[in-house]
Amino acid sequence: MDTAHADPTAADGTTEDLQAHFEHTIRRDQRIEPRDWMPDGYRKTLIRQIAQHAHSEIIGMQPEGEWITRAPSLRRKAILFAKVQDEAGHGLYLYSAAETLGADRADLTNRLIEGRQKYSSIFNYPTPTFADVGVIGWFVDGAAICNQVPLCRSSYGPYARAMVRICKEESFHQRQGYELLMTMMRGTDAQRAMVQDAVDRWWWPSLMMFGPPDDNSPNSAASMAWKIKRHSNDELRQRFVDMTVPQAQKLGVTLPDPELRWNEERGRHDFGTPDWSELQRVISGNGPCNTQRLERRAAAHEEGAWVRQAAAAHAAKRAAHEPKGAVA
Ligand code: BYC
Repeated sequence: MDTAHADPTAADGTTEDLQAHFEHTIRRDQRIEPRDWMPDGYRKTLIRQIAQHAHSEIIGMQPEGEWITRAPSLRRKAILFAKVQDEAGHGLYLYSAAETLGADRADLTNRLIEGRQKYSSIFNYPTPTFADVGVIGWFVDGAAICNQVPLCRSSYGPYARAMVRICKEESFHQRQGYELLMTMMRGTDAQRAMVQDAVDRWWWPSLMMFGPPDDNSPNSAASMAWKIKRHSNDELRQRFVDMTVPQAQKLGVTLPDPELRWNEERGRHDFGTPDWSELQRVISGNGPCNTQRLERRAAAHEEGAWVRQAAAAHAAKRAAHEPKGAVA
C-alpha cells in the first residue's frame, strides 16, 4: 500500500494524525472547512490574505466612487453605482469568510484603519478623469479576474466559494470598463487622448497588483504548498499581459512599455520590468493617495458608529425576548 497517500481518517486526535489528515485532504484537492483541524500557519496565512482582499474591495470603492456624482449621463451613473455596490458586497463576503477562521470583523477594520493590515497597492492612485473609471474596469478588474479565477479552487472552502460569485461580478465589471473605453475611442480626439493618458498611468501599477516577483515573494512557497494560491505572482502577471495586449490593439491604444513584444518561441509576450521600488513605496504607505484613502475609511467608520450601535441594541433586545433555546 502507498502509505504516503493512505487516508489517515482513522485519526485518534493526536497532532500528528490531525496534521496527516490535513495534508491528505490538501493532496487529494479536497476542501478544508471551518470545523476541520488546520495548522496555525495555514489559518494565519488565510486570515492575512482574505483580510487584505476584503480591505482592498472596501478601499477600492473610493477611486471610482469619486465619479458617481460626476458621471456624464444617468446610464453611466447607474452602472457605476451598481459596480461600487458590488465591491461593498465582495468586501462583506470576504470578511464573513475571514470570520469562519475565528477573525473578528471589527478587529480587522481597526487593523486596516491603523495601518496594521495591507490593502492592494492599486487603490492608492488618483482618478482625475472619467476614462480612469473605464481603465480601472478593464485593467484592475481584468487583473482581479486573472488572480481570482484560480482562487475559486483554493483549498479553503469558504474562500473558494466566495470567489465564485465575486469572479462572475468582476467579469461584468471588466466588460463595462472596456465598453466605456470603446465608446470614448469612438468619440472626439480629446476623449481618445484621455483614454490613452489613463492607460499610460494605470498599466504599470496594474502589473504590480500581482505582487513582487517570484524570487522576492516570501509568502508564495507556503501558500502554494497549501494550495491557497494556485499560481505564482509572475505566472499570473504573464497571463494578464497575454490577455490584455490583443484587447489594447482592438481598442486602438498603445501600452506604455517599449519592451513589450510577442515572443514566438515562448508563445507568450515579453515585457519590461515594473519599478519594484515604487510597489514597495506604495505598500509601505507612501503612494500618491494612501493618506487620503485611510482618512476617508476612518471617517466613514466613525460616521457609521450609530448604525452599529443601533444594530447591536436591536439584536440584544431580540435575544432578550426570545424563548430560551429558540432557533432563529
Ligand atoms: N498591494 O509574498 P507576497 C479588486 C504584499 S480587489 C499590497 O507575494 P502573497 C477590486 C503581501 O501582502 C483585489 N500589498 O504575498 C476592488 C505581502 O505582505 P504581508 C485584491 C501587496 O500574499 C475594487 C508582501 O507584499 N486582490 O479586485 O503570497 C475595484 C509580499 O508579497 C501587493 C486580492 O487581494 C499589492 N499589490 O501574494 C476593482 C487577491 N502584492 O502580508 C477591483 C488575493 C503583495 O506578508 N490576494 N503585497 O505583510 C493574493 O492573491 C495575494 O495576497 C497577492 C500577494 C498576490 C496579492
